[in-house]
Amino acid sequence: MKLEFPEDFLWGSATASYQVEGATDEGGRKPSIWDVFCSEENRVANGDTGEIAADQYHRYAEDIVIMRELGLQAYRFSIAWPRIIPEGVGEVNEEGVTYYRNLMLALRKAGIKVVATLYHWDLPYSLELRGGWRSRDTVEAFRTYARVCVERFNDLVDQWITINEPWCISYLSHLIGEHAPGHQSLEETVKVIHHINLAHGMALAECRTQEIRKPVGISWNLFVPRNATRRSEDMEAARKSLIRESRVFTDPVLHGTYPSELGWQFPIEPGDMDIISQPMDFIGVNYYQETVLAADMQQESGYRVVPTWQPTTSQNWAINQYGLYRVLEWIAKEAPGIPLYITENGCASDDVIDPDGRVHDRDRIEYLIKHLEVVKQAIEDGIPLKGYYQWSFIDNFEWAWGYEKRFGIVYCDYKSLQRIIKDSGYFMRDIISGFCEY
Ligand code: IFM
Repeated sequence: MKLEFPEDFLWGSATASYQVEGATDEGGRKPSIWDVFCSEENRVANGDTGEIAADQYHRYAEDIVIMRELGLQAYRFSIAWPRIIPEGVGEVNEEGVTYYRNLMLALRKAGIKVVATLYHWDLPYSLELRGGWRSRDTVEAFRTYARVCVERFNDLVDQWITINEPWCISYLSHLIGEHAPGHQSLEETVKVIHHINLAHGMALAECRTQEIRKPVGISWNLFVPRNATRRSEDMEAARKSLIRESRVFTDPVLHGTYPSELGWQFPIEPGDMDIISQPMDFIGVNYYQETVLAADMQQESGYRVVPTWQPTTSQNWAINQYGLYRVLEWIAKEAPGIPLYITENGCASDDVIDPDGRVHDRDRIEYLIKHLEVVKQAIEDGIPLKGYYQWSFIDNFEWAWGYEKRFGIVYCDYKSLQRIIKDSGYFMRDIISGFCEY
């Protein structure tokens, strides 16, 4: 088999600031909600923290050499708000600005496109003390932070991504409680959903103020769930979940309204929906696993996730590449004509360094092949897919899972911080160069 893609298809890899940078108390950075969450008991596996992570703050030059070796055309990373405005509001930290300008300059010099995410979860802790994303003040603070980023970096950025995975910032962090700040309240979640949607719109408006406009989008982790059986209640469960967990983000941004059947009181103020629904240049889709649902009236949501027969990754995430196709097909219909990028896709596996000094991560390659076959099919079927970012460039701090789960195509030895390109890295190199036979 040969996996071939259009010449102008963009190939990249992605990371996020707290997951790779380390240097949490260097360069004028102040704590984020994740620094504090990690210090609390039983929040993160093994008490791991992002203090050192993959140390990219000090080693980005070395990483860019590897990116070049693999032929990566774009690097998607996030800017840490606590490095730019350490207290969330107020003074701009010039050292932080310099750090990201240097990173961007080095990427450009290497011929790698700069794809910057404004928010990938590291909220300055001082804002959390004032209500975090539950408070509208944080949205205003985000608007100012976005303005600073756009003013300081727009000349070096190729694409902006406003927010990464609103679902995680709201549901996972404020309802399920698995991510910082670890709350479990539906009332809070409803507020956070609206504030995050609004923050996206405000950041987008800031990007539009520049004379040279760089493309702007958002990265959504959308769920287009499968019903466990054909019983009408299970079909209804899947429909409900689509509304509650995907449409609640996509409807306001794409159509300017919230799904009415939720019956939730979002803290909407006059003008909000216009800000949220300004046209975007592209949509980012993050996809890892599919969810299969059955009706369950014991749950507040009315449904629950049920086991599947699919093979799973080392995180027990069900591998079904057709789930990715369903997501792409659904969002392409919802947003006709808007270019799509897969801004994250990849898997955790139990990688080890073999006696030959290499990492033979065959299971990751198989995962990637399956998903790239679907990407190819989607393009052939006319879905306007323009690029693919594999998650992740390098092993990193996997949030509540700490360092137990490795997602990289580059192995990071967390003791020596040595990098080793995994077999999946060479696989991606061959895909990108247009020569991948298997
Ligand atoms: O590591 C995360 C990333 O930060 C956001 N998307 C999912 C990845 C894997 O869990």
